[in-house]
Amino acid sequence: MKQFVVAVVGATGVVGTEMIKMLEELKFPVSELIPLASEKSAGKVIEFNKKNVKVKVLNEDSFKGVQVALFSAGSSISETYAPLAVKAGAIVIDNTSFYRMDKDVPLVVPEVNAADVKKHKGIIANPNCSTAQMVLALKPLYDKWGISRVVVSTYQATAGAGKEAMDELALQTASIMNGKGPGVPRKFSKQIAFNVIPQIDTFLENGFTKEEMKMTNETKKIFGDDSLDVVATCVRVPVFIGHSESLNIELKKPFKDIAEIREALRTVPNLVIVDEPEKKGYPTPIETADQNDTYVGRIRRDFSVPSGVALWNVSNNLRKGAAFNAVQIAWELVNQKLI
Ligand code: NAP
Ligand code: 12T
Repeated sequence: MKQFVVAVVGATGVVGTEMIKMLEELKFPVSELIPLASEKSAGKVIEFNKKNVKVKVLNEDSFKGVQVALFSAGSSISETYAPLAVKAGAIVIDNTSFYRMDKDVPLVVPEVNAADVKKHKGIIANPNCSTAQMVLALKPLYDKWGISRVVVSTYQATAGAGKEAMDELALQTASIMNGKGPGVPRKFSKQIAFNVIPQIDTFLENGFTKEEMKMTNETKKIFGDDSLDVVATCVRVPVFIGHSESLNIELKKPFKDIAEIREALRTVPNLVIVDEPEKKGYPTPIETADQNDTYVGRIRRDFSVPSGVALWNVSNNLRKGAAFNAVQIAWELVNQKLI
């Protein structure tokens, strides 16, 4: 089998670390791995397929001979370096928000729109973590009944905001427990330990946050349907890894019973139903540690509208929300013979 030179930009971050793990776990055919980061991490050693690989400093010449470049070092790095990687002949799979809504860049969740990968002009975007796990559950309902509207509230882990954000939750918790108080918040707008914060990313003129509008706009793009409306409230909770979502989905056509909805959800790859509430059968973020699958539970009829479904959706935001989806896209390039 053909093998590829793969660069990971942001290799030492929480997402980049998972990307390298995913390349290994999903057996992506890598002939050479090039981990890239800032000066701070130069020379750091990473283990990949039982070999030690040294982290290199990202620069303009980093992409010579690279065929696939996975980016996860923030929007401004992608803005500057993704075009350079493409110029050097690489296909970029970008995990930042920078190119997601660009009309020349496909935005892909393989279980939903794998065919869009072939429209790429060098860059393919990975959706926002909250969007990715949600669209997995929407897909079979959209196909069978149509969806007119989704109301979603998220409960997002600190890992979504990077390593320093996770450290803030840990250190603040310890400091409070040791009677020293929370200290001054740095990565978050307010205390995150023992609290919840109804703000992720910055506020827009319409009163929503950027994170909330990403869920609206990215979902329309992934389904290729501007009439599919999502209205979101995104909330940060004191969880390290794993985002949860409460979804209220309004279907266009009536469904018979919840068994029919369950049957449809069961057809989605990498989506698992855990729904025996009486026996503690519902997913929680802790249980998504090291999992690539997304979980749904608490599936019930939303009696407040004519054809509504309410459900609970949980996923490891570093996997389906980032690294797993990115390496799935890389595999699509191979399987669709685009590389
Ligand atoms: P993180 O843990 O803070 O890691 C940041 C990574 O970027 C580190 O490897 C860091 O290298 C590298 N980096 C920072 N500045 C750099 C520079 N000037 N040159 C080269 N490398 C640089 O953050 P993370 O959570 O992994 O997230 C990284 C990005 O991924 C975010 O900014 C976001 O855009 C995106 N993201 C997307 C999703 C999603 O929803 N799909 C989820 C989470 C994150 P050093 O260790 O050397 O500093
Ligand atoms: N602000 O990739 O803070 O659009 O949890 C992902 C996660 C942006 C993104 C977060 C964010 C993104 C967060």
